Amino acid sequence: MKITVLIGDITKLQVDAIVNAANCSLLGGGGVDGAIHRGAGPGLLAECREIGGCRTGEAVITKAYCLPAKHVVHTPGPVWNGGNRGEPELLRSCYLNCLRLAEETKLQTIAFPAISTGVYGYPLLEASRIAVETATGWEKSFPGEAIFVAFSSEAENIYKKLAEEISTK
Ligand code: AR6
Repeated sequence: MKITVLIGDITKLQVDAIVNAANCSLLGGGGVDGAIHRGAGPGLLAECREIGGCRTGEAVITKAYCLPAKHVVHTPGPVWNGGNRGEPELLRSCYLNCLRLAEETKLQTIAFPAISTGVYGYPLLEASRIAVETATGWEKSFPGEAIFVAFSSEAENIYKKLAEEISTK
């Protein structure tokens, strides 16, 4: 699998799927979730309402409505509580379940925001390491491309460093 790092707004990407750092209700919120719902329009909220929710660490897929992407994969990340409440395993499970859905749906490109690193408070470096390691570990069975979308130059630098470090291991 190819791993790419981009800086910018994930809602602008014309890819097979963008990932939403959602909450368990799937009914929208702030941050990237708010931006995705604003860009997609009311059809997305209606489809999410129909699904009825999603547990932390799991993932569901919907259409992307008015967004340039084809699908949205929604995954509620863990709230950071110091790191000893299963946060790393849950965050890893978010990435794995998104990649699994991408593979099942035969998507070629999936773009991830830094799940849990905003409102949910997960430290950026630790979260990015889990993201890049999980995607790298998935490499064998998923022939597509995982794009990590940084929303700050700090996040971009972290992702680029990790991607290089992990690929040369
Ligand atoms: N494109 C790419 N990345 C973004 C964008 C964007 N348009 N907007 C924000 N980010 P957050 P969480 C980055 O708070 O921590 C919502 O209310 C942001 O800089 O969106 O998983 C949900 O409904 C940060 O690095 O998600 C939940 O209740 C990352 O996306 C809760 O927030 C994630 O920040 C989820 O919190």
